[in-house]
Amino acid sequence: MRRLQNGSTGEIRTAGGARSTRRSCCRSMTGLRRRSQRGLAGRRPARDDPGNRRRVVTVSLSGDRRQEAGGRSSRKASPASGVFISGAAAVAIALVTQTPVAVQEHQSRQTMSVVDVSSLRELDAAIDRRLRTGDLRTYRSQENPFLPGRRTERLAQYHEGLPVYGADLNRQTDGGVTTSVFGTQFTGVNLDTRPGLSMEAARTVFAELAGPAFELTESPTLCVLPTADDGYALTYRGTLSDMRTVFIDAGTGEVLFEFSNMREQDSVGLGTGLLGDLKKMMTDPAGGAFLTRDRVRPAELRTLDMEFDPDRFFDRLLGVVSGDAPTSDQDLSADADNQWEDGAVVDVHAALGWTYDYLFTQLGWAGIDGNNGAVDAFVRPFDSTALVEQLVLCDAGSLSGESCDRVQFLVSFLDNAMYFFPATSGSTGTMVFGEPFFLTRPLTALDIVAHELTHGVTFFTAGLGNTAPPNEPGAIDEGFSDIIGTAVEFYVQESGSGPLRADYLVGEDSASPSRSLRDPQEIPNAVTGVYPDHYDDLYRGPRDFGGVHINAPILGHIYYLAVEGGTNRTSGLSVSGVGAANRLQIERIFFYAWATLLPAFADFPITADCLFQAAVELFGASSAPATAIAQALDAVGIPNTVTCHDVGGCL
Ligand SMILES: [Ca+2]
Ligand SMILES: [Ca+2]
Ligand SMILES: [Ca+2]
Ligand SMILES: [Zn+2]
Repeated sequence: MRRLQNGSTGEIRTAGGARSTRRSCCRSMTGLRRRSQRGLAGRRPARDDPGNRRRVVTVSLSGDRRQEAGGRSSRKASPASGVFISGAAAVAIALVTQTPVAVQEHQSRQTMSVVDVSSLRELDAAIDRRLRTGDLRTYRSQENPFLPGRRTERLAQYHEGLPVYGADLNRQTDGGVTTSVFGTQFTGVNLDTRPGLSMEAARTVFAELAGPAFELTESPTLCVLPTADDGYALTYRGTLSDMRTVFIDAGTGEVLFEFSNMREQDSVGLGTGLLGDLKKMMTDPAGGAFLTRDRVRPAELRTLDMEFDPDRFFDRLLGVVSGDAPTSDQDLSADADNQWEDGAVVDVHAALGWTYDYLFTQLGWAGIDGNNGAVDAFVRPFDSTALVEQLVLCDAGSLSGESCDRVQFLVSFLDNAMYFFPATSGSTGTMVFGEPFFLTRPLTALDIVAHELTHGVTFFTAGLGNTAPPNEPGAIDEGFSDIIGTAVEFYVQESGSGPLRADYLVGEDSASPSRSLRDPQEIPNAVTGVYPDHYDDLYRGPRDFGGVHINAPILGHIYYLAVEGGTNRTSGLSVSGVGAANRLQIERIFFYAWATLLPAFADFPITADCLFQAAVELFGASSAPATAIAQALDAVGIPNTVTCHDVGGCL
């Protein structure tokens, strides 16, 4: 494996063990110690965006997160419950509930990157044994889209028939012979699996958590959750129609952990004005009009126009995400003469097509799910001014109940773009491009649309899950979306600066750039000052759902350095890039890692190993792309903290 100075001698260290002690002279993060952050769980960061320094008007956060006597969260569907206008830059304060969960920093969590032949033989036998006993179960098996004969088998860990959250192994085989295993697992799970709370009682708890406007979307399931005292808790896991997945203690009903099933763009800033560019629209003539449904490409790409009707949007979104009411022609945008005037409709529909083309022609991936499943994107969900007026009424108490729950949910879509994981099999998830309120235009730039669609690609490949802060899998997910968003921009546009030119900024054609892959520190944010460009500066706090956007540029900077070359500001280490003409080599390395190697709870160290292994398998260990990746990984300082490299003792 890469970087043999650590972990190559056969010792097993736990996740919280030895770490890199090198510290840069210009650390932007102080006073945050790894251990002190344990047990903090982030909440949905609907308004917890790291770039809000740029904003002159902001939404205050005053959601009630206090725990009731029974320990149950009384949190509303959305944390935003008030609006105020401020002449100066104001900082939204994230409200966090302490929850006793430790998905990533648990002392009994083992991480592994095993490619050594003799270790693999032993590991393989152990995996097969555990597959027979049901300790491991295969939940997905995919052909390697790049190298014929190779397969990727994704395995989940079980304890007495119950899934263990945060554990995920990825075994790759070549002609039936195992070539690598990457993943995470938990040892010493010893738990009475009989719940104190009946299924019916659990349903009641989830219904209460959902509130009147929302509901439990499927039956709760029992599962094992790693806890901050390095033990395990028996929990019910439930998914609510407000897109939250919540874990409650199966004995007390207390909320132990939750995350949102949405991935946001989280971009804020001042708008740059309408670009007014014309784009070709691939549309479908029907009933005397033209609809925003692309039937030229193998996957149906559907832009769903809610025409600023919030009730319609609310009902259709929940219907589509739950699988109860799939989209129909009535949801599509229609235009009588096929000359499209609405910028958001045009932007999104064209960008879906370009992203499809990039994924298919450059990476060999068919659509969002790899199988040409339909791709759905909502635009024009509501009138933002009217929505904010309603929010003010709710905040003042003039409006209350279910309608305010709806309003608070819908506010999440202001000035944002997001992707929702599919809640049912057969769905490919849903994108939403919200309306601007503080911004001057919706977030529909090409790199943003590609970013959101790529969250779906990640769902159907690596399937990165969520951890309590630091949420490294979430940051790696966001970072990959930034990378593919940028790659699509370079695929469609000429490189350069200014509107409609390809660059390494994120979202710059919709608003002030929210992140930079070229130089992460060039973009300020209200939480860490500037975005980190080095793993030593990884943000470990609760904001931004454990730093999913804050830490994303660490990954994006690897891509930039491996393509263009250059020097990491923090480490001072230089990288010889493959050159812009060869950018596709690096993009394929990333995608190959996602499609075939990366496990669902990968942290940065596992991801680093997967990226290097991807480079080796695609191009060879001494190739220029492999060298560029290795140098870029070193430049951003990802330490070798993987606990099992070349030992069979992992299982
Ligand atoms: Ca028209
Ligand atoms: Ca650009
Ligand atoms: Ca860009
Ligand atoms: Zn995102």
